[in-house]
Amino acid sequence: MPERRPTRSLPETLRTLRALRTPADPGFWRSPVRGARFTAVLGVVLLVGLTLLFVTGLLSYAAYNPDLNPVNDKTPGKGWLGFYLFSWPTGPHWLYRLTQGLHVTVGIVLVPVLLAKLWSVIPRLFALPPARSVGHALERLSLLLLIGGALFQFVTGLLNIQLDYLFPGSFYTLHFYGAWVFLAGFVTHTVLKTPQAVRVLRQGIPRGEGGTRRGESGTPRGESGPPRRGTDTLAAPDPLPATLSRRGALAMVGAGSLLLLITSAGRSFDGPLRRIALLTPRGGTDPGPGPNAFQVNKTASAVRITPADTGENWRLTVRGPAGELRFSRAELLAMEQHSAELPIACVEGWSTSDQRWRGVRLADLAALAGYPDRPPGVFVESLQRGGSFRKAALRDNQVRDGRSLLALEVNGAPLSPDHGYPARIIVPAAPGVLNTKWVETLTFGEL
Ligand SMILES: Nc1nc2c(c(=O)[nH]1)N[C@H]1C(S)=C(S)[C@@H](COP(=O)(O)O)O[C@H]1N2
Ligand SMILES: [Mo]
Repeated sequence: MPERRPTRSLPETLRTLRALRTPADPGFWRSPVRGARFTAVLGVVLLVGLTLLFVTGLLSYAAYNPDLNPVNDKTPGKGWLGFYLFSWPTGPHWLYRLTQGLHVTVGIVLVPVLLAKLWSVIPRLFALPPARSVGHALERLSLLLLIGGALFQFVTGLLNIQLDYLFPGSFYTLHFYGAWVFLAGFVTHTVLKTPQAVRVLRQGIPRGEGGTRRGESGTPRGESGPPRRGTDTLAAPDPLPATLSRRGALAMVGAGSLLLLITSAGRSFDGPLRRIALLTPRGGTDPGPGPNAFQVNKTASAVRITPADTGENWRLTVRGPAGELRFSRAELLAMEQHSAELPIACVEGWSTSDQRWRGVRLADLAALAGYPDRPPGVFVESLQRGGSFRKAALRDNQVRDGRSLLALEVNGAPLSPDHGYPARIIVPAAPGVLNTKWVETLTFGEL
């Protein structure tokens, strides 16, 4: 006869279940690296890094001139959250290349730090009861905004630079509001936690972190000296033997960040650095050889622009108080030509070095349209029929800058079809998305 299993009583089963640890249980986490000090170091790095991300992010939004026209942003100005918007300057000409390169690169590099920080506090996030007091409830709520906001910002940002078709038109909206939700949690959390982080980093003793936990009942309290697990509720209550020091663990996080830096920062530079920027999806479009051999965003064929659209029959339409004027490419080339050394800098963080553009000044075209003195802004439309980024509004300060061109040539050759032949906009310091390719119509003054 087969042996019968002993049956368990219900209380016994419940006891067994309770002994099983879940990730919400501090005892589940057994790394000796865990503790207030590890968390505080990562917290300070994030305090600096996320502040930089937030500031460069808001600058990036301002750079679109979103308050000009719904084609730049669907909720122009974003209501009172757009209180800080200003006319984005045209100098220094590498301004957006710098702010957006920093925004994207710092965002990528902070991923390991963010993950390590979450790992270091994870059972705390599930602590019960959810709130012990009003203050504690506010702290928990701010954590929800902070962690939810940060994860949302990182995920939407990373998805947008890898797969820009995922949020057609809605990315700025999502990422902008997400930033303010994140900020609400970030400021509250920083105000609440900075004194503690400073204390922990100075003395190594997390005071005010009282309460004893499992396995520490024998620890004498009230002693000074080196940090003890007894008062550090972030430390593992039941740690395994060390295989890595805390410094070693921090160095590993740093090495992860460094690896990401090496494989992504190159998106803002030419030459060998761009070749090792393995995480840059834009490296995929081969711009070919010659004067037009710099990064291409969307190719002409990708947006279904045919040689017939851009051939002999193409005309530029210029509208303004002087009426509607039409120019062939030959007529534009016969006008006074100007040069400007300017980069292309995309919201996705990649940029090119300065290219030598040549064409007609937007201010000169404004004069022909009926604004001989102080040109106003201009509404630009591409001959591209479908998809985003085929229209843009430029502000008066951008039209007035002598380096703002309707470019016909680059680096001494006609624009290639992929860089916007027969004519494209190029404006100093502006995000790439405002540098409309395959331009068909310029309407001055009516935004
Ligand atoms: N008509 C049109 N113009 C456009 C775009 C587009 O999709 N369609 N993309 C813009 C974006 S997002 C960028 S970053 C630049 C890239 O220019 P490039 O491909 O010449 O480097 O073109 C801008 N001009
Ligand atoms: Mo772009």
